[in-house]
Amino acid sequence: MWQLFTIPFSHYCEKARWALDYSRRPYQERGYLPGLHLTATALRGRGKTVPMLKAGAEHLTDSSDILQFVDRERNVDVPSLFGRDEATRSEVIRLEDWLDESLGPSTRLLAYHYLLDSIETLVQVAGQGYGPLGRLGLGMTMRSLRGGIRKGYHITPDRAAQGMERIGKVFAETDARLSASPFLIGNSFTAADLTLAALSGPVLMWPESIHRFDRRIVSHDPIEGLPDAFKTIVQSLRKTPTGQHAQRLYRDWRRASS
Ligand SMILES: N[C@@H](CCC(=O)N[C@@H](CS)C(=O)NCC(=O)O)C(=O)O
Repeated sequence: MWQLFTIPFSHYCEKARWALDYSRRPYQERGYLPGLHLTATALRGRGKTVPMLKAGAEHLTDSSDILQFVDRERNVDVPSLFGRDEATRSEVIRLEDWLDESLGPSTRLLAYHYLLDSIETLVQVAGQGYGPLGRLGLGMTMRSLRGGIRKGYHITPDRAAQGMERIGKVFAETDARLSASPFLIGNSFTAADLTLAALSGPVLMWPESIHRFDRRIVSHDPIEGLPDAFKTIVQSLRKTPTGQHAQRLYRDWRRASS
């Protein structure tokens, strides 16, 4: 069976997981604590980051490659995530790349900036993919790694402000697109929408996305425990057309993992 190696709360891993669930190809997720994921990736000579998909002899180590591979291998009755013609496909890939480069790093930077000082809250919003012991381990790991994470992702107040500005620019552009059509590209759900919703996760935290592991618990809104400054940001981003679109996508287009 295919295996998806993840840090369960990573938004790039959620992007790959969503595509796999959408394609209806069976797979097993192997979730790691941050740092320990290197035993599955770097120690096997497969780069440093997750998601990584092992599918037979194939090892795919980038979420965009995983989406394209999974799309080629999807069940016959599942519509493509890349549209029906070449022009749509190119546009989907262009938007997906742009979101990977601009939105993904900025949402991660902002969430870590506010949550690395509040590990208990971080574990509450990011710990869903682990069992009780895993959550305990996540708290300990994040406490010991937080200096390294700040350094590795260059997290400073200035860079957080720049990240916020970047998110604002991306949302302004996606808001404009969504005022003209129900999806980012025309009338169909594509990899561009999936990428937008998955990579906005750290700054939207819709209950529907956080509780994808247990869809019964959607009544509790994870932002209640956030530090006030971050909560205000999340609340205002949720109200934008892009924020609303992401929630709709999670409600209507996010098949649960089987
Ligand atoms: N371009 C990569 C980015 C993946 C990425 O940044 N993954 C992060 C988690 S969000 C990671 O594995 N970080 C751990 C590390 O760098 O050691 C993709 O799209 O898959």
